[in-house]
Amino acid sequence: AGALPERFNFARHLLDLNAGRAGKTAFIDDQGSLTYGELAQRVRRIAAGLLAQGLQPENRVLMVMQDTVDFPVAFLGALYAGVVPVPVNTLLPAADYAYMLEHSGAKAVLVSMPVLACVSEALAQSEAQPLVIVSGAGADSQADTLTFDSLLESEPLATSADTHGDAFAFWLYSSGSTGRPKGTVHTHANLYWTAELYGKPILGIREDDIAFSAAKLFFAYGLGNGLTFPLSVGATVVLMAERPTPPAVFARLTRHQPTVFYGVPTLYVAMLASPELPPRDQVALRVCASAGEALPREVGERFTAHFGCHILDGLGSTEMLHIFLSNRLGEVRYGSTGRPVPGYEIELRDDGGRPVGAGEIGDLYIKGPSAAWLYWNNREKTRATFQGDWLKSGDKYVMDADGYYTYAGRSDDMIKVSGQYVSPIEVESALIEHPQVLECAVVGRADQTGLIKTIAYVVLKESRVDADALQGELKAFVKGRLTPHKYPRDIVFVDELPKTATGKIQRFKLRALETQ
Ligand code: 3SK
Repeated sequence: AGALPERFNFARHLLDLNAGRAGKTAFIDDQGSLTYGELAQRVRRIAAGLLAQGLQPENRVLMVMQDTVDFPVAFLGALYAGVVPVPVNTLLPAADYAYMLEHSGAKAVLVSMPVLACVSEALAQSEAQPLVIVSGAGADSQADTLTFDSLLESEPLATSADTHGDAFAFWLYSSGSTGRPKGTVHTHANLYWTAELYGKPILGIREDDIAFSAAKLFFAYGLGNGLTFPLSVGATVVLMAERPTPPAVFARLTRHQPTVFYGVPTLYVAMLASPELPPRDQVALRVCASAGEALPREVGERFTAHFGCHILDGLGSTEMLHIFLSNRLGEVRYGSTGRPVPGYEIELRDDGGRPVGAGEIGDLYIKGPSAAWLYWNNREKTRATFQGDWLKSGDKYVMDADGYYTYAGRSDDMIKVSGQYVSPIEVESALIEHPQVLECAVVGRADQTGLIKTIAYVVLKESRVDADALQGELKAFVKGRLTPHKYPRDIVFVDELPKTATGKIQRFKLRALETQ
């Protein structure tokens, strides 16, 4: 990877890089497709449109957008103008959007039509008064909003904002064990480094690839998979707005013949269990990636036996922007997360901060050029995570004598389910609002395939005989209050919870019960 010039704008970099591919398809979504030439035009038009609407460089713009061609146009358009895009999960409850609107101070919000009702509810709850710009069919029938298409009528912006490579370029929200999601601030250069260090050399993505990510673009994992990496080599991307169920994924694998596919372990398990799993000769897979949680060995082996293609299991984080520890083609060891990606350094440390030896479990620290700057307006959590050149990941790992790393759990109480963090405290706070619940504790439990699911231990105010009915009621209760993936998959009624002398719940004791 070459050195970067001091002034560097990642959107401009991608447009320059692909200037000779104007006629090649860059994106295919459920409605149509966009060539590289059209992409460049639209990026410059949206950049001009945002500025014409009064946005200024460094202003934030919240993006609550599904995976359609408008997403990359909006994200790159904002970067091109020096405006800071903040893509967020499209499945959040209105209260979370209200928080993010206020916390980010976004001057505008870009919304896909299917999520407009929820964002409108958030706006009604909040003091924030951003400009609302709506993308998708039906956007022109909304009162008090602008359409994405009307911004696309602007004259293309001739030159990009003259940003520094280290300038605040975009944010991603990352969840924590306590409190609110943290606004993780990334630079233009960080995007470049993820492609140079992981996308090109490890994944081996190249110009003739067709890439398809089940993980959405608003996740750090999806953003690299479906935008940064393919556009850094002039490849083609398949985008899908709907939920990544096995049938939806199979339809894209067979219809568009992607050569690079990115999933998460729960999806690979569901795909392999599906009666609709397509045979090997109906797909064109060359390489797959997995992240989000450790890929069980057996799942990798069964996938390769079926499709004849390897899954590269890796570990990344929102703070590092993408994968820094990974398996490589030709050297895959299922059950392990592989070895450090060259360009990143990894250390495992004990509780006193000293490096541990091979075979010993330690806290994972990473050093590398794609690390975020900070968490916006959160000095305490910034300091706890970004420690000089090193970043504390919050994961525990063990390295073997060959230098391969294997996951050993989280350092805190956070649970990773389907690649997304679940804070036990958030789920417990939702459960405790139920009139029958006295107290509760939430932990992770491995199911029969080795994947982690949330389980809630609940003490009731009064015992009930119809435990099954109450289980269902409590699950639905949480689903109605939080993002769907956070609801507990199992509920165990107990008489009391293990606690310290000062009354703190000892989740580690419940976790130990789970492994007995
Ligand atoms: O979950 C991961 O391992 C991951 C990978 C790439 C980017 C972001 C994340 C959280």
